[in-house]
Amino acid sequence: MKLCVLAFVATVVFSSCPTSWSHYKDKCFFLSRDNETFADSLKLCEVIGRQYGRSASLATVDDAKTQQFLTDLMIKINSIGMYIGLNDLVTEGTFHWVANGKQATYFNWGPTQPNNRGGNENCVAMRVDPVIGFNYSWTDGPCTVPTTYICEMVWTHYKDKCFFLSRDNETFADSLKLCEVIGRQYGRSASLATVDDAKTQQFLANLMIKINSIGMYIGLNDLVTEGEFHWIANGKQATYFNWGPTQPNNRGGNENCVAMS
Ligand SMILES: [Ca+2]
Ligand SMILES: [Ca+2]
Ligand SMILES: [Ca+2]
Repeated sequence: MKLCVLAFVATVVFSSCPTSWSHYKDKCFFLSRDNETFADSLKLCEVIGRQYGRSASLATVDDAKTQQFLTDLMIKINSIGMYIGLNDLVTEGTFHWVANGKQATYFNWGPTQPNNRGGNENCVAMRVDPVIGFNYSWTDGPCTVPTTYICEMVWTHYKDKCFFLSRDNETFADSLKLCEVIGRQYGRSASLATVDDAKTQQFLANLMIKINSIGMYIGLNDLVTEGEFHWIANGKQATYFNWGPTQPNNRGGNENCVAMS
């Protein structure tokens, strides 16, 4: 069994972004050098995020300040166009953000956009072409045109969470992967659960009792350095523990994943 955590309210605690990512508010942004279709761009953002044990997506640009931040980033990198996480693939003319599933209310369209030319323009890019009036403004275009893309990754510590206790049994690695997949179904970032205080421990113990669970993986491991336990969801070294008798004992030199039982 595994325990996923679905985080949905961000607090303002954060550490600095990984190398080659730029920090703005509670997110880190990464502008690609490669050109990809819209679908592949989204997939690659997710893959890149997973390398940091986090959920990443194509960027959400939902206010003028974020637009300005990304404009500055494009100028710095000399980019002339990049996919953002906006599309009207589901309903023509209704644009949604891929990272949170929300309908867009802020736009920065270029001249005559969106025009859905040929009835086939459903993916949005920021574009530079001063001759025809595009100054880091938006255009809808065909989703199959390879373009650079901008990823965003939430880089905060979450306080309020939803928990989901699985009925299936999986390895630790598969449990983590499945939590991520389940979260994505809700357009959110999910991971194996962090249990960093006695109250969360008590809440989860009650949940196990209710569901008659006798053991479940939580998001704690010492896979990187033996004896040093880190939480997967935020990368932090653990300070709160609720070890059972004689644990952790690293039996056989091969015990690196933590479960409640
Ligand atoms: Ca369209
Ligand atoms: Ca267009
Ligand atoms: Ca160990």
